[in-house]
Amino acid sequence: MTSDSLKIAVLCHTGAGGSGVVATELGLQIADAGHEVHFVGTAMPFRLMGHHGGFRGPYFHQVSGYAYALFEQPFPELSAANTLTEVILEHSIQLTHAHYAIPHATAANHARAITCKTRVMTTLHGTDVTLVGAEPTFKHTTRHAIERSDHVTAVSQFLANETREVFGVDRDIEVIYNFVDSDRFVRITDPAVRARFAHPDEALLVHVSNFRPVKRVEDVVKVFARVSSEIPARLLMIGDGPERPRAFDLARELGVIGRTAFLGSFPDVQTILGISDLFLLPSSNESFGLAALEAMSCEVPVVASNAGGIPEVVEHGVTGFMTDVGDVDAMADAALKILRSRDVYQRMGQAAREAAITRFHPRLIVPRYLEAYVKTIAQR
Ligand code: GMT
Repeated sequence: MTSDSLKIAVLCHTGAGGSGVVATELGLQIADAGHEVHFVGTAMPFRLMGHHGGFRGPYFHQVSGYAYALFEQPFPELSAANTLTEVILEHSIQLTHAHYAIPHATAANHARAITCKTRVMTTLHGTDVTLVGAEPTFKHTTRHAIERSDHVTAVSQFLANETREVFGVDRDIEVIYNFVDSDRFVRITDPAVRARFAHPDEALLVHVSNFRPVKRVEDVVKVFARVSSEIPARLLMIGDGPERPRAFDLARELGVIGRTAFLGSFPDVQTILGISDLFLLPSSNESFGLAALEAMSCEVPVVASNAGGIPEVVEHGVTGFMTDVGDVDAMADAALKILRSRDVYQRMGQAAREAAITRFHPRLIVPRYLEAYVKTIAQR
């Protein structure tokens, strides 16, 4: 580390969700660029395992929990603010990057008020604005956290616009797209790897999510049932969440359970994306769709709903197809159009990778965050 190196704390959700993945991938890139990065979370972030520690970091600080009989609920915002305060004071943190407004932007603003020592930059990821944050339970605190952050970014133009509309805030929100490491997310050409999941004549469809209602995972199964009634195919479902049992039951009901594998949640999704032929993302809303971008980097075309920020990532007719939310037949038609023609499949797969490299590469996106850090730290 040099005298110019920044001291950054990163506060994020630590499970398999996209916001924690972006926070971790970004923190690792920032640390690689020679800056001091301290992750703060209730557990080791999902994709940080194996990458933290050592003299040069990045470092991880666990938010301490406290249970007391009087408390009917835990206080995640208070415990996160408390641990963050310790990290800010101990390591002279110049800027706290809060990923996801709830409760992290609030906790970061709280720690800034206690220490008078750090700037707060908040990155909005999607459901913190479109779903949870808009709930009456959180609306005032989320608006306050967004208004009081020193700098705010959103992962798509859609999300920036939505934030202004939902919360009636009138402040600058910088749009910085998510990125994908195209050296890691690549096509895997070894036939032996693919042979573990599909026969050579079968198309391999894939879905990655946290299986929340917004992901419409039952549509994934319905689309697959149509596709596999017309061509030999298999479906890989990666992730876990409340809708998984319904998706499982539906796969059984539609007679495709033998060709569907529920693989659960794991960090190195590139090992599956790299052998897949088509990514399905039928969400009712999606601020960006990071999982789709990671698939694109692996030369996998995407069939998605035309919702939220997805059109900023997927180019209709070029890197995949978009249809109306819930239009399972149109999605199945689009999937078959890609999978039935080697030519269409290859053209779209290559265009998808090209888009990942030319529009969403870390070398384009990470400097934008670094510039925002420097400007925010210099603010008066
Ligand atoms: O998709 C989720 O429900 C998880 C959520 C999160 O914050 O962990 O993902 C959101 O953030 C991702 C990273 O920026 C985006 O790629 C996802 O589109 C966004 N999800 C939604 O808007 C539903």
